[in-house]
Amino acid sequence: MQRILVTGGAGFIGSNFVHHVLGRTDASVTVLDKLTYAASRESLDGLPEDRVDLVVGDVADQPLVERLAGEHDAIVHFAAESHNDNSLSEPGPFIQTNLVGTFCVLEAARRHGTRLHHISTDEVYGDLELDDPARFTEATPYNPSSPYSAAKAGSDHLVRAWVRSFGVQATISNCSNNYGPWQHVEKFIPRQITNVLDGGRPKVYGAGTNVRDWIHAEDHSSAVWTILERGRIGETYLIGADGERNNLEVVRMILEHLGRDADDFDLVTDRAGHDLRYAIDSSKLRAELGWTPSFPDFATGLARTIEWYRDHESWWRPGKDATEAAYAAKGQA
Ligand code: NAD
Ligand code: TDX
Repeated sequence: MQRILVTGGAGFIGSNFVHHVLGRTDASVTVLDKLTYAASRESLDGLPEDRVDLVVGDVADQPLVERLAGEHDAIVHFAAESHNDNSLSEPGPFIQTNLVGTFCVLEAARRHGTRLHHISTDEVYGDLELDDPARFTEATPYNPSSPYSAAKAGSDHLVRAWVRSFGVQATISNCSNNYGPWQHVEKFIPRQITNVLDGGRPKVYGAGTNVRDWIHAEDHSSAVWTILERGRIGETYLIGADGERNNLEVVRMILEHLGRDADDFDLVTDRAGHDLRYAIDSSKLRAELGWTPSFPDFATGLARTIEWYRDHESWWRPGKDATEAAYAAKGQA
């Protein structure tokens, strides 16, 4: 696999993946990205110019995606509308990009026989009760809650249908919540870090007891590369790093790291349909493909991420006010 097409490669996880691939292999990468509000050209700075190309375009542009698929050995499909809160206020773009966009990618892979890896989320499984010891596995039934997760669930079903009906050479991964550099300030961890850096208070939905299973984006990238290289066609792999924390624990860690009182946060209006708990059992990926995460623990990864945001204010500052204004309009500020 020498020529890799990365859709959504100017977004948070996609750009981390591009850095990962170019830093560890001699492959070349084409990023196909629409450069929505969530994208950042700067996230691709510092890469070897002769091995990376950016095509600004839409994954739902069938002729464009078909042409690009014919010029590459593999497609890694990250492009998506990714924020649950946005899917509740305006679901249309989630249907268009996450479903129609994935359909276009599948048709292009089918036409050219291109290897495809589809990036998905643990949210397709719905949520677990807070006191349920179970974790999601590849056998957990789909039960998505939000327009975002329902559209991602639909995209996974399309991939499986194209594998079975048309022999498309695809794999799927469903990963837990990512954190790390270049994540948009609308998301939980960057929002709270930047609120505190601004002298403000973290904004926690509901009672703050909801649990997420955190993984560093670098570990997500290494898992995706492992699956692309050694995963079995037609298989799904869950990706997770045993990082369960409730939201209150996370904001307290951020506040303490930045020298503030651990109770210096606000509880705000809850998210509609807010999933209670996600938890990933990644035994299949670890046992079958030998993958392990490289970040020793969430506390270390979070501390590095806080420092990254402290050092990159010029990157996040331009989007911060508009993001907070949108939250204020929904009573979540
Ligand atoms: P993001 O919002 O940071 O980035 C998405 C990227 O896709 C942006 O660069 C955007 O410009 C691009 N994009 C959006 N619509 C497009 C279109 N129509 N055509 C071309 N490009 C388009 O998202 P992210 O958090 O990096 O998530 C990337 C992928 O990983 C998504 O598929 C998401 O469902 C999945 N995922 C995310 C997480 C997480 O915690 N963030 C966890 C599991 C899975
Ligand atoms: O201000 C906030 N306060 C708050 O309490 C925000 C933005 C979020 N939250 C809560 C909601 C969730 O319980 O924090 C948790 C994490 O929220 P998000 O960062 O919005 O992530 P989540 O909804 O869990 O979805 C994320 O993980 C799975 C990604 O955005 C998805 O793309 C991915 O599929």
